[in-house]
Amino acid sequence: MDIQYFKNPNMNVLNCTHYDLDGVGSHLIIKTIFPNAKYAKMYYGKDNDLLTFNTIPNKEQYNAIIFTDYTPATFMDNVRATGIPTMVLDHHASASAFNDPSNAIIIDKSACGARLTYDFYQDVKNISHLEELIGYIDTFDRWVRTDMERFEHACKLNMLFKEKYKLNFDAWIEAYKDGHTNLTDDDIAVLDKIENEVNDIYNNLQFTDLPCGGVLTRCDKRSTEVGLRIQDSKKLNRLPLVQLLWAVTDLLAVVRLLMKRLLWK
Ligand SMILES: [Mn+2]
Repeated sequence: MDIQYFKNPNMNVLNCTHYDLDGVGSHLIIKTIFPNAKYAKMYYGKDNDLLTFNTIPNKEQYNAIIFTDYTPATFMDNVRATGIPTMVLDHHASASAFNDPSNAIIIDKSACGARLTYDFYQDVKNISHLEELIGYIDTFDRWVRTDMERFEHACKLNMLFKEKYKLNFDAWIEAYKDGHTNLTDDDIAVLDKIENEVNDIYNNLQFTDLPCGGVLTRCDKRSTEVGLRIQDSKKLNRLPLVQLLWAVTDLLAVVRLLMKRLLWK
């Protein structure tokens, strides 16, 4: 399969893409190249991706299926059985074994899915207005923390996708098709509200010292942001090892704690 086939902008494209910011960023590129492209959201770790794929109506209308930021590792045969030319642009380490450029399956860990999609299509149409935005998505998705100011801005863009656009692909793409990366007044208001919420949770955390030198705490909401706050806090840096556990139930916390302690022995 000549991979150049997938650069024909007149094709009718089905884009199966990861459900997160990187996945929607990938779809923004696809949608810019193929304005009539349809998408299906793929969720790693859940069994329903094959079901989602199988229930996409009228697949025979498509000239190409393009997977972005996602590899149909468990149902590649089902995809091939459609007979529709298929390309994969992904960077997940778990999919490395599938890398097969001669069959249009590109697994490249050096860039996020949206960046791989951008790089692949940048010679088809001028999409340079999206480059900066895709760069921030790459910073967030690959957790590049060399420039903290940049990383924090990338986190804000991710937070807006989740909280302001509620993971809605169409709404996010409509808002970001111009490639802007600055924050609007409304964005700032949304982010301020969340920061206040995280501050409240963080300031009320209960820490229990663990014999291993870490701490145990519990957080049922905004655990990612609270976890980052704990990692960055000077208060806990003096501990030799910070072990953060969050749990829906106390029982789960205890089970995880026991597992960690067993693994350390
Ligand atoms: Mn990704």
